[in-house]
Amino acid sequence: MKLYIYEHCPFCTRARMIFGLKGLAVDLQVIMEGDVETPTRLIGKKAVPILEKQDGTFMGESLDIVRYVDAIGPPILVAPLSEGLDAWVKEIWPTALKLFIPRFVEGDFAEVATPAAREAYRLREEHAFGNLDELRNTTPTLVGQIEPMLEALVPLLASRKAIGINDITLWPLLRSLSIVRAVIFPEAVRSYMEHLSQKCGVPLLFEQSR
Ligand SMILES: N[C@@H](CCC(=O)N[C@@H](CS)C(=O)NCC(=O)O)C(=O)O
Repeated sequence: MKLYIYEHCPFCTRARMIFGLKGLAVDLQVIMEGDVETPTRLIGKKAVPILEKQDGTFMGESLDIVRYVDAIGPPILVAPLSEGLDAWVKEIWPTALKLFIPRFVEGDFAEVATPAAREAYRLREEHAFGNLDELRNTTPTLVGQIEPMLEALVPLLASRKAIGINDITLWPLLRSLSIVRAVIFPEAVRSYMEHLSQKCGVPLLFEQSR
């Protein structure tokens, strides 16, 4: 199977995770930012991730892809849904976005490897978030807001024994935040991040934090 992604994209990370966690091979294909033609041809709109299945058909929507792949052989997403974790992800998401988006735009990702692609990405995010330099300047305030939220995650993680759909929505968000150098993760959160990175084979972004 082939998975069309942006390397930075947390929704694409969800789909990458399930292949890694299940030990299933997948051919990763990066779509360049600004390439409207490829995704539109495959699923009728400009959005990733896109899965090309073995029968040659295409599927969009990260969680649909995750459920489809998990159903190949014995499912591994067996942990019961944690409403606490679900609510935590929804609460932190808007603040986290404001921190990682301005850094993604400057990031070292294959989809922005050309000046034209990087500019297309910058314009896309500026359209959604306004001036990105101004957003970056709010980092200290945003970090002050997000660190207590990360502390509140520690007890929610403590009781986790099996992997479930919560990990598929939570871990990509934490991975995205790992590009923000100013964010200090509680030890238990950092160890959860490293552990799942190893298990699913998707790298964190600490090495290019900025
Ligand atoms: N609901 C979709 C959301 C996917 C999504 O928003 N992907 C972003 C990339 S991070 C995208 O493709 N945006 C459109 C674009 O590139 O213009 C899913 O879960 O797969």
